[in-house]
Amino acid sequence: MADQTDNHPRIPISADPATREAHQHARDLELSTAWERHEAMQPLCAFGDLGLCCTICYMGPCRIDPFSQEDIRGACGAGRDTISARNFTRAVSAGAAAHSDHARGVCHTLIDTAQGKAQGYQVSDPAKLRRLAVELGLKAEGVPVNDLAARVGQELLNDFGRSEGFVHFASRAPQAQQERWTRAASTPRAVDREVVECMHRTHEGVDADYRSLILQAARCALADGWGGSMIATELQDVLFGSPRPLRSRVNLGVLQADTVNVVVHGHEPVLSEMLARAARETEIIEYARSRGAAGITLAGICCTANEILMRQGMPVAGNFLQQELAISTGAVETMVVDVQCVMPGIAGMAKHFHTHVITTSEKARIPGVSHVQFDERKALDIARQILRGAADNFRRRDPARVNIPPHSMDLVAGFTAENTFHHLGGTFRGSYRPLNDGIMAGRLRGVAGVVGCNTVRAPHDYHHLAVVRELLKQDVLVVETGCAAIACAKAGMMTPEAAMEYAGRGLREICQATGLPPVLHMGSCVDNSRILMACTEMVREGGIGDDISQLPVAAVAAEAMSEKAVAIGLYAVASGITTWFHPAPRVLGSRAVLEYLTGGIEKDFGARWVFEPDPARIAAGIVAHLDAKRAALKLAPMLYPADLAGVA
Ligand code: MSK
Repeated sequence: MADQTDNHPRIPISADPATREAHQHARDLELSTAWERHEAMQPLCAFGDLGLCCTICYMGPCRIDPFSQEDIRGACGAGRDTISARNFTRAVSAGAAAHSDHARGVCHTLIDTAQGKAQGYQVSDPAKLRRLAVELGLKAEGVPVNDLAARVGQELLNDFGRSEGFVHFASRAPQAQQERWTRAASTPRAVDREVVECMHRTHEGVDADYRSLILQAARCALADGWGGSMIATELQDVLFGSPRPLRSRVNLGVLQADTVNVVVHGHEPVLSEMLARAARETEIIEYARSRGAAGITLAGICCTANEILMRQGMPVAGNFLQQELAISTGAVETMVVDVQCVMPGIAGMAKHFHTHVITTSEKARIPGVSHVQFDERKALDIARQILRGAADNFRRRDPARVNIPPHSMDLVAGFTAENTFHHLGGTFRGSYRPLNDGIMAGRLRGVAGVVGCNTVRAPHDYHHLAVVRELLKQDVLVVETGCAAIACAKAGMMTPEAAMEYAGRGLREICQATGLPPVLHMGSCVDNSRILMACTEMVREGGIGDDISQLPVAAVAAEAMSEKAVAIGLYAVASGITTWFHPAPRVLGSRAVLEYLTGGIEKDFGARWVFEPDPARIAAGIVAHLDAKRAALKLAPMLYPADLAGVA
């Protein structure tokens, strides 16, 4: 079993009609996208896919025959278990590094804002800043907001390189989970240290023990989840405001035929927040009108989209696999990209249209693409400059080549660990008690986090939707982030009305009573930290377990693509959340590593991975898992039997 690509002859490339239509349009124009390039790559390298190709030293590359019964060794003597675990550890460290470097930038922006060096930024949630200061042990009372912001920013910046102790937010985890980490020597120390140690241990001739390597990978992943990602989420809330539920629209149809269309893509909200602000300025709108457009539409792709959706209500043009298709509409004047999940392929696609692609991060350039260096000291000026340039480019658009798929959908986004479950108790009863009570009474089976990317190795959006539809029927409340969230939003699952169509009876009753959608959008990939905090609050509220691993909760990334997804999967497991993941990380070539990740790891962290390609079996597995957790807690049977739980 080498190739994990799902071949479904009857399932089209995407569950999303806008994507199917835009992709067909691109094919009609003989333009190639990720799907065509993936096809041209067949057959994929089985050694690489199974994690059995070692490129770590220059005696190789060495490859282990997956079908051989012999104990084959590479030139240095490393066998399949060592090679596979080293590859896995390096993937986790790359993912953790990406999230955490993003967080480091946010720390610097907060400090610069506090020192008056960042143009256009301010502390937008001073109450959250003060709560954080108290949590970090800083004196908050009577300290001016900007002074406090500088101290909080610096204190959390220290989490990247501290020489003693542990990352601050690891102490937020339930005590029982922290004790597991201590026993497994996996409590995250400094974020940078864990990444460096992964790279050191996986260097030729260092750590050859697969379990030892994976425990270090777990420590690094936890430094991401409870360190880098959590720092990014918290400080972005402080800077740009904590999200509140709001309405917006999603899918390629948010692009307008008569406006200047600017698409932001990547992950960091520091520039896109300024673009969102500038796009509302009268002077900029008038400038666009002076160039013949009706106005400016600012929309997002991937997690930059989720960031400005959550706080600004900006529309979302699509998720990961729609980035090239957005350009192929012929209606995008400028695509502004920062870091992560930005395919170099967009440069090739843009050559066929009038679209300007602009890189903005000093860490990420694309050959042949213009670069406008983002500088927070001139952030608002740069944002205005980009928007004026897009307006100037509007005149180069060829209306005859514009082909925007007429599909967009309403959604409600903006849920957080602080606000989401408080809605379950209504305005006057803001606590996790109603959520826990709903689970204890059997109205809700549990909660599932459905997260992660798209991949050309599975029909686009299909797995996310198939899993979520079944979970909702089974009275499972779904919380989402990343491209999975965009997938479900496009399918109309993120409106309060969706409960009537998709939810089982128990979940529907709760949605009707509270006005919540059955699928809650909790933000970008770094905002998976919000899901960790929601689980922590469920434990703290009491009645459904003393540890995250006892809660009736699960996670799934059914269309995983990036190394960040592997890091997220591992920190979810190491935090006590059993996680379904497809395609599997590159460990299938080692029985020992596979058995540890899907079994033995549960002794260390209270949870495990499940590598399952079939969405129906993923959903069934999650339901069985939640029922097993409920039985262990001796909770009441589900209020509505399974045959009545389905959609009426
Ligand atoms: S953007 S990491 S494709 S979720 Fe966060 Fe989407 Fe995955 Fe990138």
